[in-house]
Amino acid sequence: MEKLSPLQIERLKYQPKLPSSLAEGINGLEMVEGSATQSVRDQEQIQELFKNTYGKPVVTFKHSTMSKEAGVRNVGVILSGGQAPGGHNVIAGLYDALKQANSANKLYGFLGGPSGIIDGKYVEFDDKFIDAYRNTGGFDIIGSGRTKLETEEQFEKSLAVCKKLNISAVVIIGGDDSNTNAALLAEWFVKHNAGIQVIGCPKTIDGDLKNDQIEISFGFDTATKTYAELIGNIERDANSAKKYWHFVKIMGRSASHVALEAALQTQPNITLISEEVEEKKMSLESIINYMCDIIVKRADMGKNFGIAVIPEGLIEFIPEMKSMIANLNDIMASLENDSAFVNATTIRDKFDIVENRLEDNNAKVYASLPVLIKGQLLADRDPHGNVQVSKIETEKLLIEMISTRLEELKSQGEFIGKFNAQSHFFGYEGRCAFPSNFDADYCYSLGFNAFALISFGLTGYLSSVRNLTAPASEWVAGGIPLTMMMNMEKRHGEMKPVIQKALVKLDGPVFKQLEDNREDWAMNDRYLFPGAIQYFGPSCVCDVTTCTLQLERAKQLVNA
Ligand code: FBP
Repeated sequence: MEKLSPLQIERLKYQPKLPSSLAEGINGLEMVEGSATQSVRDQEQIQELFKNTYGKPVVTFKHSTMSKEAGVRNVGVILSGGQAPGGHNVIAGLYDALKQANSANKLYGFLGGPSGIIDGKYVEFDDKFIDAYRNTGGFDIIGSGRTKLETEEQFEKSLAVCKKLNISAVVIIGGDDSNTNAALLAEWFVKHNAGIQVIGCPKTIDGDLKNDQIEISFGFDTATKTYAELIGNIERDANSAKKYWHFVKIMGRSASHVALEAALQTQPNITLISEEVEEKKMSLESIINYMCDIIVKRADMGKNFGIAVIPEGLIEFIPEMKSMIANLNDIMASLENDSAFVNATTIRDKFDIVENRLEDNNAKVYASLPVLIKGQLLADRDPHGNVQVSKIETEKLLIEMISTRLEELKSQGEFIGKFNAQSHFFGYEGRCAFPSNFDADYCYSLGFNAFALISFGLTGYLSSVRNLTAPASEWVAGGIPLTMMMNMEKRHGEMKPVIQKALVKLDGPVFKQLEDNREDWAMNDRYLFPGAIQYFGPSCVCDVTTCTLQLERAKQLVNA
């Protein structure tokens, strides 16, 4: 038998909490419909592209005294995109609801992400299978992938696989791009009278799949707590040795929610927020000057150490970089089959080809970067056409540029200290942690609720569980039409319908919290040490949600 750690054994026994409407039983639900909805932008284009699924109402569930007979259904589930703690519990919740509705129901898991449904690679779940994964981190139950579901051929193959397995509903657990796939698939199935529903679940550690209806994506809670633990440990180390500046880049792709949350939990000396950099049109030089100013002032106080938190997507928000990367993305799409580029013998030859094609101002910016970063910017785009920011070592770029600037200041007698830097990148460390109690409950509820949406015949909906700062019994379960969150954006050089990403709002309460405190945190060491996620013990330690969720919900409640 497989050996399990003591925590694994104990977590397998944890019974996640459900909203009371769902806890009363899957066959005793009533659906309440709101009014018709619109997409967040580009309404005409989105309506044209989603003729069959556009404009549906937001729905919520409440307990009904009338219990209904449930027919037999087979459902397929896909884990899509990057790992996020709690994915296994979404599947467990879906499985439990499906079996509770009718024990003859079957749940199939498609292997390796969306490609599983196209290639017909799947497993059928049973109790033993599911029980081994309850409340565990990771997506290893069926694996994940980033295949973009968008072509007629992929849709036709998916339909054939579903027909073969008699599947009448598919649940896609993913982020904004994966749920865009879900919306496209839902529309295609309706258009072709396939009789297959598609339901999405809001997953991503990045926390950027949220809006007025979705309070937070799952995984954000656990991942940010994991990074905060690590940053807190580094703060203590820095404060003990007093000899290093630690530059910590934190995952989160474009949005800075993860870096911002980790900063509120740990109070480091410097926190960069990409959205602010863009809004204030801060050049790379001005960012370096801002950081050097703090380093120099701390050195004047005899503090040659500190912690700087850097969001993963920073580079894309620095205006001159953003323009260059957008230009570069289009060029990279056109160079995919260019034999001179593909067969270039040295990386420098590739740099030359790219520089010759970039517009003049962008070519200058590209040419000014260190070789390491130039090469990383040429790495393959992800299947959605995005630069893979996790592969660009912005933290090292900043260290290099800051060192150079401090040398200059030293030679002018304006820097009297020492600068020894350590770089870190926290990302993968947090994506497969055991889900916190919050994520364990939230994910289980999202999965259970996904089956409720299926049982009411809905398609093109995102599973939604709201009122998340209240006890789980008071959470509100329901569904949001995926088209409601969509707009048109440029991908791979073409305008495409996509779910709008939520970036950090600079006028929001979360950023404000940082803004109000960062000068103090820069000079006076107000480090906080959150420690490891606790699963057992006092509720004030085990069940607290993130600062982000608490601050945003408090504001929503005041405005309600
Ligand atoms: P999702 O948007 O798919 O949830 O991915 C989140 C993420 O962890 C980002 O924070 C990060 O930039 C990216 O995945 C890394 O991707 P990969 O796992 O392919 O290296």
